[in-house]
Amino acid sequence: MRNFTSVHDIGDIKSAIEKAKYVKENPFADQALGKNKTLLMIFFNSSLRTRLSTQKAGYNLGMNVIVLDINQGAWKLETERGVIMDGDKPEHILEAIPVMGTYCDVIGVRAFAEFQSKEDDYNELIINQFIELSGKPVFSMEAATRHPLQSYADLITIEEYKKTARPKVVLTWAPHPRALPQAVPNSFAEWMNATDYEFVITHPEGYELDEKFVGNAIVEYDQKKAFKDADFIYAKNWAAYQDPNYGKILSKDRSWTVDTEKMALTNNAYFMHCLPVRRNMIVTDEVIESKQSIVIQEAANRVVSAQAVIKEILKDNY
Ligand code: AN0
Ligand code: CP
Repeated sequence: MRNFTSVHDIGDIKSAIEKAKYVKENPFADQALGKNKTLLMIFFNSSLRTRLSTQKAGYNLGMNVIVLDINQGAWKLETERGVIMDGDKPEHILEAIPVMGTYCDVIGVRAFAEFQSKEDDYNELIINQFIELSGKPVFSMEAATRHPLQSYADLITIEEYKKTARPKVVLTWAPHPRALPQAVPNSFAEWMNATDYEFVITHPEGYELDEKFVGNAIVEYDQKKAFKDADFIYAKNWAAYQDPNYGKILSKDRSWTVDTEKMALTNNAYFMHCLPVRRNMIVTDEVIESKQSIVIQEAANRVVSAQAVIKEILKDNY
């Protein structure tokens, strides 16, 4: 594997699960791989889990780790080519990326959808420039359309908790006060479609995701129907994808909040969310604090997914 931006880069899903299991059981077995190798993590957006878990994964692999927050201490970067740079951005990404590449062996990038242009977001303008210009292997720490390290951790978590070979997994939209990208639901859908689970997506009308990600999933507009007999409930907010509402909030309807009454319709389902989560918007206190909530275990598995990915990159490129 050279770069990691989606499920398509990881190869066979069963062997990805086996590789993650090995990493989880033997966290320090591959320190020779990372010795004298530098991991550079570039953040265009805030993070708690990705920042800490990916850094820890690097250390577990024996790597040196550098973290840079663009927007906090670095020069503001221009990303559009051809502009006259007479504004507030002193440096262009076309110089900054090759420079960053000279300081490291592997680069992780977080660059959310900006909702300025659907085309730019869905063409993954930022992370693709890192792939083209850095000269180093690049992995996504949530790009404009996908969050594959999260989805890989979600898959590992479902594998650990599932009670049947083919669990019913439900991705549900839930309300949120600010417009959020589709990266997490897109990516989760893509990874679930790579398994043989029963996979259902539920959301209000107008929140249809790009069909490329929906794939073979069943889309059910009635949330309560969708929850029936579910083994896992995966909640997430996202802003509208479809034109002309791309990036807009169409509903803040709290009847979509995941609560105890709805969880009672499920097959004693586990509750999942990538975090950060807004309590009593996305999910009630009662559900997230219940013993069926596995959000902390899910977040812990972010070290495992990051380590499994960086290990493959090191093995295949150095
Ligand atoms: C981000 C999102 O929804 O994509 C990151 C989630 C991992 N969430 C927020 O900005 C609150
Ligand atoms: N789930 C996740 O990626 O969290 P952070 O935004 O805190 O990194």
